Amino acid sequence: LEIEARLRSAMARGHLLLHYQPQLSVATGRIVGAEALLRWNDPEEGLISPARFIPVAETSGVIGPLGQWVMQEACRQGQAWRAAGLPAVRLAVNVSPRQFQLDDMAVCAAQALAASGLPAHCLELELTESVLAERPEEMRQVLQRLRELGVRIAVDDFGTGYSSLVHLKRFPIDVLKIDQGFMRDIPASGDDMAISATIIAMGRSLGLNVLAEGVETPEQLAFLRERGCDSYQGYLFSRPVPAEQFARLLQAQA
Ligand code: G
Ligand code: G
Ligand code: MN
Ligand code: NA
Repeated sequence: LEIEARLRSAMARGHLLLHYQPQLSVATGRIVGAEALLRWNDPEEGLISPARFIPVAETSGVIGPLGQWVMQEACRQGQAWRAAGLPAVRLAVNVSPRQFQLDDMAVCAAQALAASGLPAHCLELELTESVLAERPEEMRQVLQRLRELGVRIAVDDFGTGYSSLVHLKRFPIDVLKIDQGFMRDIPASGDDMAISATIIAMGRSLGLNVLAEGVETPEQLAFLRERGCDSYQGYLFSRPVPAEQFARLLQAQA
């Protein structure tokens, strides 16, 4: 079977699932969010990485229904945790450029929120810089409607894309996610420390939240604390984990 058809059938049979990576406050160490990361559990191949099938989904157009499913499932799970009395967390969902072209993200988000009952301020959409660069006027309008709904917007992989600082001024953005490539060689690399510190300082002066990705060591976390970074995610605290395991992490800090 061709991969596109397999992907559609995997969706229909419930072979797709989300893992969740905790996002923590640097200041308090508490879990403040969960990034939803898509997984394909194939009966024969086992877990297949999104790096392998998202590109196929994008070229084939399957990304439309797939992206809608991800948003609905993340909202459903977020609301289920709330209903179970667990501490409230924000759900961060990745949105690909192609998905943004195919569907109106404000409509998708409104539908997923209405269907699940999750409050809008608990949903965050992660976009890459390249999404913002394409058709900026249309993008600004969609982001404005998301903002009016109360949904938060994060720029993913910040600092690596085809980026322009003018985007930060033109678009209603709430969060900058410092790309994990900048964390990797901290504290060995003075350049990476300077770049990260600059992103944190810029985000703060623009009134944005800054989250560091790919935090793997206590030294990296100490650096972020010293620089006043708001939040972080990475293997230091946890890999992306299944929903049940994420619930146990939340429970442990209730
Ligand atoms: O979780 P992992 O490191 O395997 O993710 C690999 C890549 O797949 C990352 O770039 C991540 O942003 C992307 N990805 C994971 N889940 C989704 C999703 O639901 N939608 C889109 N568009 N990308 C995703
Ligand atoms: O493109 P995006 O930032 O959405 O991709 C997130 C990816 O980064 C996920 O595939 C996730 O598994 C991976 N990831 C999360 N934390 C770490 C980390 O601490 N180190 C490394 N190397 N990868 C990480
Ligand atoms: Mn992401
Ligand atoms: Na990222």
